[in-house]
Amino acid sequence: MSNKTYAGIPQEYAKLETSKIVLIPVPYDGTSTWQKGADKGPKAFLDASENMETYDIETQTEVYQQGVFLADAVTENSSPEAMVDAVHKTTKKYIKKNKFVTLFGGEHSISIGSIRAFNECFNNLTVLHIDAHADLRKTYQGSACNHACAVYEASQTTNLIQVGIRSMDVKETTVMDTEKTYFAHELASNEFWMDSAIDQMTGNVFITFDLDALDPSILPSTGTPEPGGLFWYETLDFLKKVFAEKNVVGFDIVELCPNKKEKSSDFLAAKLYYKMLSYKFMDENIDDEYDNTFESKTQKNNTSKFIEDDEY
Ligand SMILES: [Mn+2]
Repeated sequence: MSNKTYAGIPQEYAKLETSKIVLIPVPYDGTSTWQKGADKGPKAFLDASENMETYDIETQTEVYQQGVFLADAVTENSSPEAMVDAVHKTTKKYIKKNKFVTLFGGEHSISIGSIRAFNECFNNLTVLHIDAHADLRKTYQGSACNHACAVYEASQTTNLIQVGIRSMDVKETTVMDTEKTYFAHELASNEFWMDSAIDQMTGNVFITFDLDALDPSILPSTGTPEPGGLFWYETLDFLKKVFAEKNVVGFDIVELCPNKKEKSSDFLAAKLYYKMLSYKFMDENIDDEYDNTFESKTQKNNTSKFIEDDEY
Protein backbone atom coordinates (compact mmCIF):
# COMPACT_ATOMS: atom_id res chain seq x y z
CA MET A 1 0.00 0.00 0.00
CA SER A 2 3.03 2.29 -0.22
CA ASN A 3 1.70 4.90 -2.68
CA LYS A 4 -1.93 4.40 -1.87
CA THR A 5 -3.52 7.02 0.33
CA TYR A 6 -6.73 6.85 2.31
CA ALA A 7 -9.65 7.85 0.03
CA GLY A 8 -7.15 8.83 -2.66
CA ILE A 9 -6.34 12.06 -0.81
CA PRO A 10 -3.31 14.05 -2.02
CA GLN A 11 0.05 12.90 -0.60
CA GLU A 12 0.49 16.19 1.25
CA TYR A 13 -2.41 15.19 3.53
CA ALA A 14 -1.26 11.61 3.96
CA LYS A 15 2.16 11.94 5.58
CA LEU A 16 2.67 10.45 9.01
CA GLU A 17 4.47 13.48 10.46
CA THR A 18 1.73 15.96 9.65
CA SER A 19 -1.36 13.74 9.91
CA LYS A 20 -3.53 14.00 13.01
CA ILE A 21 -5.34 10.79 12.12
CA VAL A 22 -3.92 7.29 11.62
CA LEU A 23 -5.88 4.49 9.98
CA ILE A 24 -4.70 0.94 10.65
CA PRO A 25 -6.25 -1.76 8.42
CA VAL A 26 -6.48 -5.20 10.02
CA PRO A 27 -7.56 -7.72 7.36
CA TYR A 28 -8.06 -10.62 9.76
CA ASP A 29 -10.65 -13.37 9.62
CA GLY A 30 -9.21 -16.21 11.66
CA THR A 31 -12.06 -17.02 14.03
CA SER A 32 -15.31 -16.12 12.31
CA THR A 33 -17.88 -18.85 12.65
CA TRP A 34 -20.41 -18.32 9.87
CA GLN A 35 -19.71 -16.39 6.68
CA LYS A 36 -16.03 -15.85 6.01
CA GLY A 37 -14.68 -12.79 4.26
CA ALA A 38 -14.05 -10.08 6.88
CA ASP A 39 -10.38 -10.20 5.83
CA LYS A 40 -11.53 -8.54 2.59
CA GLY A 41 -13.19 -5.74 4.56
CA PRO A 42 -10.35 -3.19 4.62
CA LYS A 43 -9.76 -3.36 0.88
CA ALA A 44 -13.47 -2.97 0.07
CA PHE A 45 -13.69 -0.09 2.56
CA LEU A 46 -10.66 1.65 1.05
CA ASP A 47 -11.96 1.16 -2.51
CA ALA A 48 -15.34 2.63 -1.54
CA SER A 49 -13.61 5.52 0.26
CA GLU A 50 -11.85 6.47 -2.96
CA ASN A 51 -15.24 6.93 -4.61
CA MET A 52 -16.67 9.08 -1.83
CA GLU A 53 -16.96 12.85 -1.95
CA THR A 54 -14.84 14.34 0.79
CA TYR A 55 -16.83 17.45 1.64
CA ASP A 56 -19.15 16.71 4.57
CA ILE A 57 -22.35 18.71 4.13
CA GLU A 58 -23.53 18.43 7.73
CA THR A 59 -20.36 19.74 9.40
CA GLN A 60 -19.30 21.85 6.40
CA THR A 61 -15.80 20.44 6.68
CA GLU A 62 -13.26 18.50 4.67
CA VAL A 63 -11.80 16.47 7.48
CA TYR A 64 -9.17 14.76 5.35
CA GLN A 65 -7.27 18.06 5.44
CA GLN A 66 -6.46 17.31 9.10
CA GLY A 67 -4.26 14.58 7.60
CA VAL A 68 -4.96 10.86 7.45
CA PHE A 69 -2.01 8.49 7.46
CA LEU A 70 -2.76 5.03 6.11
CA ALA A 71 -0.59 2.68 8.15
CA ASP A 72 0.67 -0.67 6.90
CA ALA A 73 -1.96 -3.31 7.50
CA VAL A 74 -1.52 -5.60 10.49
CA THR A 75 -1.31 -8.99 8.79
CA GLU A 76 -0.14 -11.23 11.64
CA ASN A 77 -2.42 -14.27 11.57
CA SER A 78 -0.36 -17.16 12.92
CA SER A 79 -2.79 -17.41 15.85
CA PRO A 80 -5.60 -15.30 17.31
CA GLU A 81 -3.34 -14.42 20.26
CA ALA A 82 -0.48 -13.30 18.00
CA MET A 83 -2.89 -11.17 15.95
CA VAL A 84 -4.24 -9.50 19.12
CA ASP A 85 -0.67 -8.79 20.29
CA ALA A 86 0.25 -7.28 16.94
CA VAL A 87 -2.84 -5.03 16.91
CA HIS A 88 -2.14 -3.99 20.50
CA LYS A 89 1.47 -3.09 19.72
CA THR A 90 0.70 -1.19 16.52
CA THR A 91 -2.20 0.73 18.06
CA LYS A 92 -0.09 1.76 21.03
CA LYS A 93 2.78 2.84 18.81
CA TYR A 94 0.58 5.37 17.02
CA ILE A 95 -1.20 6.55 20.17
CA LYS A 96 2.24 7.40 21.57
CA LYS A 97 2.94 9.43 18.44
CA ASN A 98 0.04 11.62 19.56
CA LYS A 99 -2.29 10.61 16.73
CA PHE A 100 -6.04 10.04 16.66
CA VAL A 101 -5.87 6.31 16.03
CA THR A 102 -8.56 4.41 14.12
CA LEU A 103 -8.70 0.83 12.89
CA PHE A 104 -10.70 -0.97 10.23
CA GLY A 105 -11.17 -4.76 10.51
CA GLY A 106 -11.34 -7.57 10.07
CA GLU A 107 -13.52 -9.45 12.41
CA HIS A 108 -14.28 -8.25 15.89
CA SER A 109 -11.50 -10.10 17.72
CA ILE A 110 -9.10 -7.38 16.52
CA SER A 111 -10.76 -5.06 19.05
CA ILE A 112 -9.31 -7.04 21.95
CA GLY A 113 -5.93 -5.62 20.92
CA SER A 114 -7.12 -2.10 20.16
CA ILE A 115 -9.13 -1.77 23.39
CA ARG A 116 -6.18 -3.07 25.43
CA ALA A 117 -3.91 -0.42 23.90
CA PHE A 118 -6.35 2.43 24.51
CA ASN A 119 -7.04 1.25 28.03
CA GLU A 120 -3.32 1.37 28.78
CA CYS A 121 -3.02 4.92 27.49
CA PHE A 122 -6.18 6.65 28.73
CA ASN A 123 -7.49 6.88 32.27
CA ASN A 124 -11.02 5.85 33.20
CA LEU A 125 -11.77 4.60 29.74
CA THR A 126 -15.32 3.95 28.61
CA VAL A 127 -15.69 1.43 25.80
CA LEU A 128 -18.80 2.15 23.79
CA HIS A 129 -19.61 -1.14 22.10
CA ILE A 130 -22.13 -0.86 19.26
CA ASP A 131 -23.05 -4.35 18.04
CA ALA A 132 -25.87 -6.84 17.48
CA HIS A 133 -24.00 -9.35 19.63
CA ALA A 134 -22.98 -9.19 23.28
CA ASP A 135 -19.47 -10.62 22.59
CA LEU A 136 -19.02 -11.30 26.32
CA ARG A 137 -17.80 -14.89 26.25
CA LYS A 138 -14.63 -15.43 28.26
CA THR A 139 -13.46 -18.04 25.75
CA TYR A 140 -14.97 -19.52 22.60
CA GLN A 141 -13.81 -22.50 20.59
CA GLY A 142 -10.69 -22.76 22.74
CA SER A 143 -9.52 -19.16 22.52
CA ALA A 144 -10.04 -15.98 24.52
CA CYS A 145 -9.18 -14.09 21.31
CA ASN A 146 -12.26 -15.20 19.39
CA HIS A 147 -14.71 -12.70 17.88
CA ALA A 148 -17.34 -13.92 20.38
CA CYS A 149 -15.06 -12.68 23.18
CA ALA A 150 -14.39 -9.22 21.72
CA VAL A 151 -15.41 -7.20 24.78
CA TYR A 152 -15.06 -9.70 27.63
CA GLU A 153 -11.77 -8.13 28.70
CA ALA A 154 -13.29 -4.65 28.35
CA SER A 155 -16.16 -5.74 30.62
CA GLN A 156 -13.59 -6.49 33.33
CA THR A 157 -11.19 -3.58 32.88
CA THR A 158 -13.16 -0.63 31.48
CA ASN A 159 -16.53 1.08 31.77
CA LEU A 160 -18.34 -0.90 29.08
CA ILE A 161 -21.57 0.43 27.54
CA GLN A 162 -23.31 -1.82 25.02
CA VAL A 163 -25.75 -0.54 22.39
CA GLY A 164 -27.87 -2.37 19.80
CA ILE A 165 -27.55 -5.85 21.31
CA ARG A 166 -30.11 -8.40 20.08
CA SER A 167 -28.28 -11.73 20.15
CA MET A 168 -26.49 -13.47 23.01
CA ASP A 169 -25.95 -16.73 24.85
CA VAL A 170 -27.62 -17.25 28.22
CA LYS A 171 -24.16 -17.66 29.81
CA GLU A 172 -23.33 -14.09 28.85
CA THR A 173 -26.09 -12.80 31.12
CA THR A 174 -23.81 -13.53 34.08
CA VAL A 175 -21.18 -11.14 32.71
CA MET A 176 -23.43 -8.47 31.21
CA ASP A 177 -24.24 -5.32 33.17
CA THR A 178 -27.83 -4.79 32.08
CA GLU A 179 -27.83 -1.28 33.59
CA LYS A 180 -25.33 -0.32 30.91
CA THR A 181 -26.83 -2.31 28.07
CA TYR A 182 -29.16 -0.75 25.52
CA PHE A 183 -30.85 -3.68 23.81
CA ALA A 184 -32.04 -3.10 20.26
CA HIS A 185 -35.69 -3.77 21.12
CA GLU A 186 -35.58 -1.10 23.82
CA LEU A 187 -34.14 1.63 21.62
CA ALA A 188 -37.38 1.89 19.70
CA SER A 189 -39.49 2.50 22.79
CA ASN A 190 -37.13 4.56 24.96
CA GLU A 191 -36.71 8.03 23.53
CA PHE A 192 -34.11 8.93 26.18
CA TRP A 193 -31.67 6.11 25.52
CA MET A 194 -29.01 8.29 23.91
CA ASP A 195 -28.82 10.73 26.81
CA SER A 196 -28.97 7.90 29.30
CA ALA A 197 -26.07 6.06 27.67
CA ILE A 198 -24.01 9.25 27.42
CA ASP A 199 -24.68 10.01 31.11
CA GLN A 200 -23.09 6.66 31.97
CA MET A 201 -19.89 7.39 30.05
CA THR A 202 -16.67 8.66 31.61
CA GLY A 203 -14.72 11.47 29.91
CA ASN A 204 -12.55 9.29 27.67
CA VAL A 205 -14.46 7.10 25.25
CA PHE A 206 -13.25 4.48 22.77
CA ILE A 207 -15.88 3.33 20.26
CA THR A 208 -15.84 -0.20 18.88
CA PHE A 209 -18.39 -0.33 16.07
CA ASP A 210 -19.43 -3.73 14.74
CA LEU A 211 -21.26 -3.04 11.49
CA ASP A 212 -23.76 -5.81 12.22
CA ALA A 213 -25.28 -3.43 14.79
CA LEU A 214 -26.90 -1.78 11.78
CA ASP A 215 -30.07 -3.14 10.29
CA PRO A 216 -29.37 -5.70 7.54
CA SER A 217 -31.61 -3.66 5.23
CA ILE A 218 -28.95 -0.94 5.17
CA LEU A 219 -25.91 -3.15 5.81
CA PRO A 220 -26.37 -6.71 4.54
CA SER A 221 -22.67 -7.47 3.90
CA THR A 222 -21.57 -8.70 7.30
CA GLY A 223 -20.73 -12.13 8.67
CA THR A 224 -23.70 -12.56 11.00
CA PRO A 225 -26.57 -10.25 10.05
CA GLU A 226 -29.33 -9.91 12.65
CA PRO A 227 -32.76 -8.37 12.06
CA GLY A 228 -33.91 -5.35 14.01
CA GLY A 229 -30.84 -3.15 13.93
CA LEU A 230 -29.94 0.51 14.00
CA PHE A 231 -30.66 2.82 11.08
CA TRP A 232 -28.44 5.43 9.51
CA TYR A 233 -29.72 8.71 10.95
CA GLU A 234 -30.28 7.48 14.50
CA THR A 235 -26.77 6.05 14.43
CA LEU A 236 -25.32 9.35 13.25
CA ASP A 237 -27.39 11.31 15.79
CA PHE A 238 -26.03 9.19 18.60
CA LEU A 239 -22.43 9.31 17.40
CA LYS A 240 -22.58 13.06 16.88
CA LYS A 241 -23.77 13.54 20.47
CA VAL A 242 -21.06 11.26 21.84
CA PHE A 243 -18.34 13.12 19.92
CA ALA A 244 -19.76 16.48 21.05
CA GLU A 245 -20.04 15.62 24.73
CA LYS A 246 -17.12 13.25 25.34
CA ASN A 247 -13.43 13.00 24.54
CA VAL A 248 -13.55 10.23 21.96
CA VAL A 249 -9.96 8.98 21.95
CA GLY A 250 -10.20 6.59 18.99
CA PHE A 251 -12.42 4.01 17.35
CA ASP A 252 -12.51 0.86 15.33
CA ILE A 253 -15.02 -0.40 12.76
CA VAL A 254 -15.23 -4.14 12.16
CA GLU A 255 -17.06 -6.98 10.42
CA LEU A 256 -17.52 -5.71 6.89
CA CYS A 257 -17.78 -8.92 4.87
CA PRO A 258 -17.89 -7.62 1.30
CA ASN A 259 -20.09 -9.07 -1.40
CA LYS A 260 -19.15 -8.34 -5.03
CA LYS A 261 -22.78 -7.91 -5.99
CA GLU A 262 -23.67 -5.56 -3.15
CA LYS A 263 -21.46 -2.49 -2.87
CA SER A 264 -23.73 -0.29 -0.77
CA SER A 265 -22.45 -1.86 2.47
CA ASP A 266 -18.86 -1.00 1.54
CA PHE A 267 -19.95 2.52 0.78
CA LEU A 268 -21.89 2.82 4.03
CA ALA A 269 -18.78 1.74 5.94
CA ALA A 270 -16.72 4.36 4.09
CA LYS A 271 -19.25 7.09 4.89
CA LEU A 272 -19.57 6.00 8.52
CA TYR A 273 -15.81 6.19 9.02
CA TYR A 274 -15.65 9.62 7.40
CA LYS A 275 -18.63 10.88 9.42
CA MET A 276 -16.94 9.81 12.64
CA LEU A 277 -13.78 11.69 11.68
CA SER A 278 -15.88 14.71 10.69
CA TYR A 279 -17.62 14.74 14.08
CA LYS A 280 -14.31 14.39 15.89
CA PHE A 281 -12.59 17.28 14.14
CA MET A 282 -15.50 19.58 13.22
CA ASP A 283 -14.37 22.32 15.62
CA GLU A 284 -10.64 21.86 15.12
CA ASN A 285 -8.78 24.20 12.77
CA ILE A 286 -6.56 22.53 10.22
CA ASP A 287 -3.53 24.45 11.52
CA ASP A 288 -4.16 23.71 15.21
CA GLU A 289 -1.76 21.36 16.97
CA TYR A 290 -3.47 18.12 17.89
CA ASP A 291 -3.22 16.63 21.38
CA ASN A 292 -4.68 13.17 21.73
CA THR A 293 -4.43 13.51 25.57
CA PHE A 294 -2.83 10.10 26.13
CA GLU A 295 -0.99 9.42 29.35
CA SER A 296 0.72 6.10 29.64
CA LYS A 297 -0.19 4.57 32.94
CA THR A 298 2.85 3.55 34.92
CA GLN A 299 1.12 0.65 36.57
CA LYS A 300 -1.35 -1.48 34.75
CA ASN A 301 -4.18 -2.43 36.99
CA ASN A 302 -5.94 -5.47 35.66
CA THR A 303 -8.83 -5.33 38.03
CA SER A 304 -11.74 -3.10 37.26
CA LYS A 305 -10.81 0.51 37.79
CA PHE A 306 -14.33 1.61 37.31
CA ILE A 307 -16.00 2.32 40.60
CA GLU A 308 -19.77 2.44 40.65
CA ASP A 309 -19.86 5.51 42.87
CA ASP A 310 -17.48 7.55 40.75
CA GLU A 311 -18.96 10.83 39.69
CA TYR A 312 -18.71 11.65 36.02
MN1 LIG B 1 -21.52 -8.61 16.04
